[in-house]
Amino acid sequence: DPNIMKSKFRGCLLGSLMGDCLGAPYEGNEISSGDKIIIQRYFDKMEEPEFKGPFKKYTDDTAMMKSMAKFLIDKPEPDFTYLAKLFVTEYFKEPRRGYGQSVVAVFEKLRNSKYTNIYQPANEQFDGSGSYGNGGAMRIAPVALYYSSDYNNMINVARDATRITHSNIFGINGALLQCIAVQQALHINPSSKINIKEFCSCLLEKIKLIEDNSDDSEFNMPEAYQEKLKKVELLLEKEYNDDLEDEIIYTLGNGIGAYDSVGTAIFCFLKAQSCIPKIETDNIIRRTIQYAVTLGGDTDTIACMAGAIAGAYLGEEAINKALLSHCEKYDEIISLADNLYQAAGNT
Ligand code: F2R
Ligand code: MG
Ligand code: MG
Ligand code: MG
Repeated sequence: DPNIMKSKFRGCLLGSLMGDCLGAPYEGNEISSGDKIIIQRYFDKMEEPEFKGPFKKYTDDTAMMKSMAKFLIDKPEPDFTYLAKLFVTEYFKEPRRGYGQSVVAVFEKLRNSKYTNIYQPANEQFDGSGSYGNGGAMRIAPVALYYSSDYNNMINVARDATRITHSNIFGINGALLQCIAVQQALHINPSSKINIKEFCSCLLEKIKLIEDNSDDSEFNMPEAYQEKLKKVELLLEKEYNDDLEDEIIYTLGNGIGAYDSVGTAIFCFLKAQSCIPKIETDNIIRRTIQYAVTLGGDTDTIACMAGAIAGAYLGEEAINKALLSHCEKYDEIISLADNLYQAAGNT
């Protein structure tokens, strides 16, 4: 059904925006049980129709996601130099969107070298080991949408788009895992319950193929993301207890490294398919985002990635309109999703 797909494109990009905007005020924070009550009230308040407040601003996550969508919309054949230019132009237009500390050096080198080798600046990061930050993963959703029925191209484009800023295998494979998760969610019927076991085993199978073909001589953890996904599955089966959240943060991570956040986002999405103690809402996308925020750490990015997966599954109808109305430029993101939908060969 084309209408469902169109709604899923919107849902995905809006879920991503909402996670970023609503998570950003808590980025870098450790969350106490008292804070969880405050976060519950913060979301409740924004859902009240009479509540008026300044926009929640989006950050680098959305700024770069917008460039990814524009790159796919504007060029029939992927032009990665064009993408690099979009990232750089966007950064210098609005440098204060909370970009990663080191990625800024890549933007400066790209500009100064006039894009002669678009992959060299990223390769030079961290003494040649490259960034393992989650900046590749946080912006990848448009690739999953555009190439939703062309898996091999999706992977290749996702990889080459990520390598402009992230050359470390953890940064790259983390972006691929997030991309695959969004693509899988896109193909699930929004009116049926998600089969969590199947979702995980499909992800595991695909990331295994990728890791089998990756060079991981630096870390010597050739099955890193496979192990991570197995931990996601184990944690999903655990009964709630007061220490569970600490265990989740300890085991899956809540940091700015892709390895410490992509598995966590997938976990949040799957966990939020049923009720979570102390997260009071019937809306699955809100529950996903709010839960990601309560884990603390890289809240904008984990909520953004989890929100993108949830929105790709459930579509625009499942987005809480009151919450969305507090997110900066949400109407622009709706147009972007529609343009991406058209560019992907739909009408
Ligand atoms: N930058 C932030 N958050 C902190 C500041 C904002 C805060 N709200 C504030 O008010 O101050 N968030 C954004 O950055 C993350 C995405 O980062 P990205 O694009 O991956 O950037 P970068 O710089 O490449 O990597 C991030 C950091 O990871 C560490 N790191 C990465 N690779 C490393 C390596 N090989 N060796 C050692 N460290 C490595 C470094 O600390 C990098 O600076 C998102 O959270 C986004 O929201
Ligand atoms: Mg950010
Ligand atoms: Mg990318
Ligand atoms: Mg972040």
